[in-house]
Amino acid sequence: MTDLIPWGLHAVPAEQLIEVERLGRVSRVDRGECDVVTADGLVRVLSDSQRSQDELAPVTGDWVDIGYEDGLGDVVARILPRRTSVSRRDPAERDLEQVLASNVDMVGVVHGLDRPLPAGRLERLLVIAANSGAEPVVILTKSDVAIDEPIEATVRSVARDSPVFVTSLEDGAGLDALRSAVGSARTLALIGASGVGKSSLINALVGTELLEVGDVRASDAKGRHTTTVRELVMLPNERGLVLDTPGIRAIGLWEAEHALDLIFEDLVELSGECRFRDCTHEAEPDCALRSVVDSGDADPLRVERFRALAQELEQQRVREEERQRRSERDGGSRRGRGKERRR
Ligand SMILES: Nc1nc2c(ncn2[C@@H]2O[C@H](COP(=O)(O)OP(=O)(O)O)[C@@H](O)[C@H]2O)c(=O)[nH]1
Ligand SMILES: [Mg+2]
Ligand SMILES: [Zn+2]
Repeated sequence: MTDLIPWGLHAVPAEQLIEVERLGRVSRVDRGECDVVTADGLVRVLSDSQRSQDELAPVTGDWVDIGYEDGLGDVVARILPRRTSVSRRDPAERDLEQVLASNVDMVGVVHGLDRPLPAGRLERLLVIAANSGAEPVVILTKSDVAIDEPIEATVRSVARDSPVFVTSLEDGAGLDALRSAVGSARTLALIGASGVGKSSLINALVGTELLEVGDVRASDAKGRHTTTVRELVMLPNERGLVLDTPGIRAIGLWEAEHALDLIFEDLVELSGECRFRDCTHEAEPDCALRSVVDSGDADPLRVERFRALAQELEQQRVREEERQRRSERDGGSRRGRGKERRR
């Protein structure tokens, strides 16, 4: 018998479990199949992506009810409501959400100190982390090979109140702090570019070689794309769970207006003082953002990044509204209604 409590079961509301027959948590997703941790151990289950593209496409971290179908075997019958979900805009399709992981308690934005960190990239990743509903943290890896750039200063200015962990696998620095921050039955998901050290960090936290680690080509410091599946693993002594995601290059935001407020709180507040409520901060008179830039009281680049992100989200919202209107007019076909989810 596997005890599901250390796998985070306590966080699932009891009423959601009433009609569940075979409960489990998805620990790895492949094409059309996934691994599910159940009370009877690890089970390989069909996720039947063909028949039910949207609702039944599980992601790592999902709690699911496993059903049985003649001729097919074990299948994901239902995905329980996601308490938190890490998602971005699907890089392949402009108006679809792509969920990367679910039911996590903490999202670690990982960056390697061996490479420069554009503030805009960090901001986007932090917005994705904060938007998940979980606690955002920043993890700076490879401190043993840090380049001579004030990356930590950038991080502290962008990440504001989020905890920052600095790690090195060379001497194990930061690992204990990170382990205790995760805590038992809680899940930490790692997001970040390929090659920043996510898989190696998980291996080090767990203390065994579970995940494949990519070689870094010296020429461009980009890791090979070795992580093709998302995996949820338990830390030793049931001291929490860590979830790996494949390196993300494209970081489109998805319905993240609220999270934008968290990362750019000061600018959001300030834009309330613009003369027009729908100020785009470009050419309108009495724009509070332009005025702090003009007076030298704000970093013009940061204000510009905020403006661009806010505009991107606004355009997405308008397109989404249009799509909903269209689908209501067309009789509300199933596919067109609400936001679609896809793996
Ligand atoms: N020097 C050093 N190299 C590291 C450290 N952590 C990871 N690496 C290396 O960074 C490369 C990419 O690591 P990997 O875990 O595959 O990155 P991922 O793509 O984010 O999963 C590998 O060659 C690792 O050995 C560290 O703390 N110090
Ligand atoms: Mg990896
Ligand atoms: Zn304005």
